[in-house]
Amino acid sequence: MSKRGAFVVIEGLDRSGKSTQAETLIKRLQAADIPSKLIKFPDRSTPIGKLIDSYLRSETELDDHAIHLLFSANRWELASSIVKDLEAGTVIICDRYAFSGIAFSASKVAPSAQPDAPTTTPTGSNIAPTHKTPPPLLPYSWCRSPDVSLPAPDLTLFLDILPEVASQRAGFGGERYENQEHQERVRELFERVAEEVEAEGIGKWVVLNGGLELQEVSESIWSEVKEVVRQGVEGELGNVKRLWD
Ligand code: DGP
Ligand code: NA
Ligand code: NA
Repeated sequence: MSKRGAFVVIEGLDRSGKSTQAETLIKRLQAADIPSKLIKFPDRSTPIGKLIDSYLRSETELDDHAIHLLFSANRWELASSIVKDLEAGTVIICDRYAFSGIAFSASKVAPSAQPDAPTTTPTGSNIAPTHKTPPPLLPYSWCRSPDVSLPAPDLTLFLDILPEVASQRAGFGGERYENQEHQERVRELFERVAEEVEAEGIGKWVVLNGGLELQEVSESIWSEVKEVVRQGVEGELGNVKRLWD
């Protein structure tokens, strides 16, 4: 049984506090002399990442499919180095990953879509809308497929925050996707992703209350991370698994 570093992903809505918590966590690991590395997706420093950055800042328009594939390609750029680091015993803390990919892309709707418009049956009678959200632009399974076979995390920490709370936080609204309606759909999609992660046995998915005080959140993160780091050292995690295989 191989001993290796644990692969920990932190996910959440925009302004859920992920990046702050990821930085606190990496400092704590390093203070404990645990070899560890912080990575972040999108990685805006690569050529693909620069395109993504320009898209997120609304300086570039791109087809929804094309940008989704670029986000995925940006994860693939780092995939082999993630595996190499894990196998060398380094703990990887990853700020966003493929789960954001599904949640943010599959939650896109046509700009003209009317969220609560009543639908009319062929017989002419009005029926209540069956879905809270308008039809997606990109099918869920399509959004998932380019990330099939990426290294799978051992632990995903979902920092849960209500979209109305996120939208009150400083800086919200600066980039594409940062509007409350989109974030509400993203949060629903994350619930579906969590169910599938559970069903497919892709590591552990833990929902943490991101609305608590910073220190309380970091304590709850630490108690989960401590455990999975221990499992890595004891060889209980086995080889690095792959997403959705
Ligand atoms: P940040 O984590 O603040 O650097 O923001 C990155 C933004 O990009 C955030 O709104 C989530 C979004 N995002 C991350 N990955 C993907 C993806 O694969 N597809 C799409 N459409 N959006 C993504
Ligand atoms: Na953002
Ligand atoms: Na962030």
